[in-house]
Amino acid sequence: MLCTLKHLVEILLELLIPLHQLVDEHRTQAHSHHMLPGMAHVGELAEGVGVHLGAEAQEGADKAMAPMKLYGSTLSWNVTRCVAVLEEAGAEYEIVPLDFSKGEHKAPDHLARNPFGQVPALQDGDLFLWESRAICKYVCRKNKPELLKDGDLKESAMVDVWLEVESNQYTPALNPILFQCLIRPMMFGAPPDEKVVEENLEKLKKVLEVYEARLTKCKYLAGDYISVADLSHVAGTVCLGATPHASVLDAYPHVKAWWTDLMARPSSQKVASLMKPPA
Ligand SMILES: N[C@@H](CCC(=O)N[C@@H](CS)C(=O)NCC(=O)O)C(=O)O
Repeated sequence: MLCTLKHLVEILLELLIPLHQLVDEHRTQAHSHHMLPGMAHVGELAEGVGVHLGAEAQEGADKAMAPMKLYGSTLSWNVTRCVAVLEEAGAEYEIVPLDFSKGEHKAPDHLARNPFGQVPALQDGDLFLWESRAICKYVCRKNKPELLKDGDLKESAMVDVWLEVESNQYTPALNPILFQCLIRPMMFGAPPDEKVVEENLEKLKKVLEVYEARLTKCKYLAGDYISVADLSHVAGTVCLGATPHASVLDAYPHVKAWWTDLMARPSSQKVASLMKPPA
């Protein structure tokens, strides 16, 4: 029996990919931030069956087991966009904050992760990704593909449409409001430029009219199923709630119901708790 197990572990370590798959299967039920209960470190597993791992094999095995690293401050809604998806997908990850005031995002080791010197960046073993929505899609494919509806041509197309809408319609109207109402006072001690806020509130309302019409037809943006498109709105909309303009959603009952439903999810609650600025 020992011999058979030893052989099995050797084969797994040679192939590493099947090992990834084993880990991934477990990860779908994982609790975030922690190694899975009962999931042995590969070294321990090997020791248990009398296998000594070479340094290279051990390094490979460690990489396969290591949680993903998300680089960036959780005060950034581009970073917490990824947190919403990592949480929803039950992924193993840790957050590595970077200090903008020390220029850590422009330091060579971060430029190696994201050549544009921005956050977020995601590290998964030897893979480095940037652009928050690309990171979100990777995490879904790895840990919870149903959030992309990848197996269905039409449903996945609708997920893509609404992720693009978030990126190209919703967030461009929202960002200047968040910048004026939250970032400017916090970082520069200056009051919001109300003209910029008003202009962008008007843009946001036009976008919300389209959302209202869509959400009268289905429960979530892409259809009657939650997807990465909905989750991609969480971080920015949590921030909208911290501005004096949170009530802009009230004029759109279906949008409001969608948002209330989204905010009830543990993944959104996690984002909200991470984004609370220190008192
Ligand atoms: N399109 C990028 C935007 C990333 C971005 O703008 N990140 C900001 C923080 S929220 C940043 O790193 N700014 C610093 C800089 O541009 O130097 C994404 O979605 O990840």
